[in-house]
Amino acid sequence: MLRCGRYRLALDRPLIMGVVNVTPDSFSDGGSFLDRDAAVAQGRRLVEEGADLLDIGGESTRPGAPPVTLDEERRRVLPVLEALAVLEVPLSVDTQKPALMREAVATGAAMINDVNGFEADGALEAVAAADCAICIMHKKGTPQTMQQAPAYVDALQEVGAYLRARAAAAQAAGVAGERIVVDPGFGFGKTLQHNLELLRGLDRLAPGMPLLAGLSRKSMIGAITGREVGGRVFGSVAAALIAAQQGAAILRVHDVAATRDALAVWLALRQQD
Ligand code: HH2
Repeated sequence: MLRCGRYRLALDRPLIMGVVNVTPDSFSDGGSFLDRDAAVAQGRRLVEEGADLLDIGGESTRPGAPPVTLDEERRRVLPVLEALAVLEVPLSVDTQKPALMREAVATGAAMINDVNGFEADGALEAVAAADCAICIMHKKGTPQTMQQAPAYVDALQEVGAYLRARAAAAQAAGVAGERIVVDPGFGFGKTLQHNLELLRGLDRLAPGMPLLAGLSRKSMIGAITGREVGGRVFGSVAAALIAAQQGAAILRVHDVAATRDALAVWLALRQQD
């Protein structure tokens, strides 16, 4: 069971988290009504397609992406969070900024998803007193530098140790264990080989803790299939299904309908066993 704001998620089947990016159209900075309306429409569509949760993000974490100021990220995320609250699914906010974490929780976010593992000063304190779930993700380096020759002695061991240490730090700061999800951070300071090692060993990464896997449309899918971002749906669905079979509790995806169908086939088979 995962405590996630006012929701209690059973985790008896993998949940689908739909990605909602509040990103700029070419004429704005991401805070315009147009950008917000597009993000809200996207969130609604993903829930209709069967998303169990939504992850709302106002700062791109792609390799090389420029950072966004707190004010700008706030203007992008909070109105979308407010507008999507009527959907009655847990809403996650993808942010590294403690100030926005606090505001997001106060605005009704049921989960805070931090690709920085709540390492910023005040990040764990920002979520400790709330009842939101937290997703602790591993990354090596910063989005600006992380893909410059990342190296590990043993990726599975190193990432697992980091996630256990950060989960322990979160608990020491007052976050109950039943609120914590961990994530190996596919593509964040990892080569294709590291990503494959982590996917292969996902079930051994952090035994006893719910895992979130974000593989959707990532460059590892591009490297394997030879396809640009727009053509990575089938590869992404295959990766999500493998992550589910490896015990992932939450799948962070852009293509909810396709992922949902693939999971339904696997779940039907599993129920026969
Ligand atoms: N990946 C991205 C952003 N946030 N959060 C978690 N917990 N796990 C991830 O793997 C993860 C994440 C990066 O996705 P990207 O393809 O850069 O962009 P988008 O936000 O469209 O998914």
